[in-house]
Amino acid sequence: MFGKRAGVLLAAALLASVLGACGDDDSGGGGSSGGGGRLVIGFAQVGAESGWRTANTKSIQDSAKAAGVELKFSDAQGKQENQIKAIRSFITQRVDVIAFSPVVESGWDTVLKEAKDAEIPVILTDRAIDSPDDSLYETFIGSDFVLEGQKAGEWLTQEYQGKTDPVNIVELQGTPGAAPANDRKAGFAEVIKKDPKFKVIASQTGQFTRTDGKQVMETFLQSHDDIDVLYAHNDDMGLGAIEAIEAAGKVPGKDIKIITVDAVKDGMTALSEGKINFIVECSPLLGPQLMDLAQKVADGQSVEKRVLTKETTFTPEQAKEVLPERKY
Ligand code: GZL
Repeated sequence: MFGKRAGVLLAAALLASVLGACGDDDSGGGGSSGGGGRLVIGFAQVGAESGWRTANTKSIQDSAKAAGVELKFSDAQGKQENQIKAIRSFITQRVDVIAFSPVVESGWDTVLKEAKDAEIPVILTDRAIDSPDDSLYETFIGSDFVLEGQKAGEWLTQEYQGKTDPVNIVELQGTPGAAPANDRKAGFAEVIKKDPKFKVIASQTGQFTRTDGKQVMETFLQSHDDIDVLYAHNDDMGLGAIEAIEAAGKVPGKDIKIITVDAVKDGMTALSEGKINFIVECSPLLGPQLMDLAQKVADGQSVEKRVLTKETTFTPEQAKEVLPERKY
């Protein structure tokens, strides 16, 4: 029934479809669309410096699994050069979308221009970059860190309402150059400068880690015997500082009031025990929204340039109520 000509046409059609499929991997635009057309995301994570970061990684990995996304994940151990290397590797592998949490705000233009030239869309998660060229990324999903610092300052203003004695504050800053460190410091300073009784007598990085938070707090305690308040840019540094405060024979939450940011489980536990007085929440659960945004971006849909994460604040009483159902 089939003439010779039909057989040749059929073979040609089969060959074309096979070559066409291979050609997708090398096409200029878009990515490799992993096995069976699955979305392929290359994610360059900051590291594993805090409870927040661990929860953030889990949210992204669990959400990728649930969404059937092929996730190529790299941990930069806190080094920008490792994140840049990872992004270049994702470009070589021709992933569909690159997402990352910039460990610091600056130094990204060159590598993001390479991603743009390769026509691979980029999504910023968690932390922003300070590049003036916002065509280098499709969207930024994360918190408003200045607002978080302002919320911390507003609580302190309320706490010392009507008091006139000087209030000596020490500050544990996050990673130098990181958006949350810069902005939480700026937001807090903007609020407390309205009242001259507030004085930051020492401010130093604790690198967002418990270990460094404890060590720096020890030096603060050695050089100042009149500390009234600690403002730590994340729970982990606050928890390390609590160890130093207790070792110095002082009562955290009473002798030294403590404000932190994040609201991870260990921080909320210390809050419920009164060792921390106030926590500003910063949600690490960015995974589901990231997967949704990445699919839209890969499909060429336009997405909003800025996706703000919803978050609140907690007092000790509120921590006791919500702790049982906290996911992280
Ligand atoms: C905030 C995030 C910060 C957390 C820290 O979005 O980048 O980095 O506050 C984490 O706990 O290390």
